[in-house]
Amino acid sequence: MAELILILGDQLSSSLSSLQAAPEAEVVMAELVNEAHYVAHHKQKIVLVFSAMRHFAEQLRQSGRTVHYFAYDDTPQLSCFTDTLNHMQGLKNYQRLIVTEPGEYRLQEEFAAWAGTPALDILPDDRFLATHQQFQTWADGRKQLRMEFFYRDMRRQTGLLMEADQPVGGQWNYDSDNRKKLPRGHTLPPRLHAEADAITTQVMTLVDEHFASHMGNLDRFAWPVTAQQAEAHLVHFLDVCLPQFGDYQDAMKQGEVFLYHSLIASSLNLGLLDPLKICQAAEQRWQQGLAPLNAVEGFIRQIIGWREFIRGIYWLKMPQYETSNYFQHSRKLPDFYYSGDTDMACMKDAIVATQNHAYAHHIQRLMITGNFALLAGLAPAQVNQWYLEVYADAYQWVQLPNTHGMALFADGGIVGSKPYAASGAYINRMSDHCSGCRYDVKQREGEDACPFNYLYWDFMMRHQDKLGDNPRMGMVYRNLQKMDDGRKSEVRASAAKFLEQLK
Ligand code: FAD
Ligand code: DLZ
Ligand code: SF4
Repeated sequence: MAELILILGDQLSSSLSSLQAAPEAEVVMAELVNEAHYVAHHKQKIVLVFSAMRHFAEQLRQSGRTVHYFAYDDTPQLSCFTDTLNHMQGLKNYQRLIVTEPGEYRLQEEFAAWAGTPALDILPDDRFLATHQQFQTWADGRKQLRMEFFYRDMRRQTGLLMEADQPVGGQWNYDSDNRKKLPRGHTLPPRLHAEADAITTQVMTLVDEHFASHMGNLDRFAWPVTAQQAEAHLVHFLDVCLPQFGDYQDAMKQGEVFLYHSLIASSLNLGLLDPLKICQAAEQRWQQGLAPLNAVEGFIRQIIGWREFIRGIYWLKMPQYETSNYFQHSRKLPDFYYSGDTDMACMKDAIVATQNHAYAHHIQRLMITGNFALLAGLAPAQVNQWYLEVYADAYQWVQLPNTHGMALFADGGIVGSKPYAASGAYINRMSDHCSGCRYDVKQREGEDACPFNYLYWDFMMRHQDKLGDNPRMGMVYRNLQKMDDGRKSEVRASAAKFLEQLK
């Protein structure tokens, strides 16, 4: 029986359910116009996906598979997955068409609408620890969905950092130990750089030619494009960075892009690494006394806790999720999110990192660019699109709940119990950005004051009706109550003036 497996660009795992289900089947992979253009992806993201796809196709061929591969600049140029299946059916009459379920809702819709013959056999994506059904069951009947409780179930399920049914060390979560600022003069470790081979170099030429207007540059491209490279990067992280990962997880430093972060999300989301194996390797470092518990627990929580929880929320709440807009924010995304042309040193640093590496670490995404978008009242749809475009690890299933929910609170409190809103004081505490900034973090209002300061209080005043009775915001609103009317007017005037000049 002639069988065909369609493999999507983020399904580059040899253990993929479709490959396992049909060991003799032919494979089709395609660099598609729609996938490359549904948002204006960062140049490095396109190079990463196309190069990793080409390497994976090569690997499958070497293992004996027949692979039909359509490059972006081939003829015919294929537009979408349906187009690809139709094209293949025109060449040969396959009796079985197989695909592992896609990671994005829009593609689930596209596959559900497949009306050709034979029917499309859509298999579960078992590269995650929790199935859709499992998350649904966990969520059923709960008033609030909180990552911490889901995470504990994942710890029990995987047995990671467990002693019988109790967490090792007696605590589930060591987050409070993970908030150190980087000491002055601290030397950060070197990072691995995956050299561009002939395939990657060829894709870079293609991207320079066809995607010249997209954000970013390719000079510093260093993302792993094969499972082997991803593994080498992971081992480097575990050996060199993991011991300090916990302490400096929330730290920021001017000009330092990676700090102690793992840089594995791009590989993990493409399927080049396996989440459980990563966590087991980290746990082993703790067992061998090579990394402290706060670091290893913090790292494992990100993967079996946050990553799985975020995916669960996406599939539980889509498609309504992305249309919610709790605060009714509508301001246009300022141009400087692309150009980096702003006097705010913290924002500039995060955006320049994004241009150069298609990367910014979590605290920059959440507490700098995300926090600004929240306080300035930027339109969630535009902010979501920006995050989906600019990061090498961005796919809607993981980007949307993080941006729309965690950073913007546009979901009204599904992902988080309160908005991650912060004034300049937080940024000053966790970074060295403010000492080199044109704005003064100590000033609260006026021309030279840090915009995060007055935008913070303006935000709290504008949304008192929605946030005032949130028990986790009690302290904030008690402080607001103590503010005299004169200062409130100054806050409003400073915010209005600043927001007016945003382009
Ligand atoms: P590390 O800091 O080393 O963390 C280890 C791993 O944990 C990550 O690789 C990732 O797989 C996982 N992880 C950590 N936090 C999260 C989280 N909140 N959600 C899901 N996984 C998590 N992550 C993406 O993979 N793709 C995105 O498009 C994305 N968009 C984001 C947008 C916003 C506004 C925010 C606040 C966060 C976003 N994240 C996203 C989560 C997180 O910021 C990135 O996973 C992380 O910065 C990637 O860098 P790293 O691999 O060095 O991660
Ligand atoms: C992100 C991406 C890009 C840029 N291009 C392609 C492509 O040409 N062909 C493909 O199969 N996949 C691509 N992808 C990844 C898909 O968009 C991804 O599979 C979905 O976003 C589902 O998560
Ligand atoms: Fe950012 Fe304000 Fe500090 Fe400038 S002063 S770096 S705008 S927090």
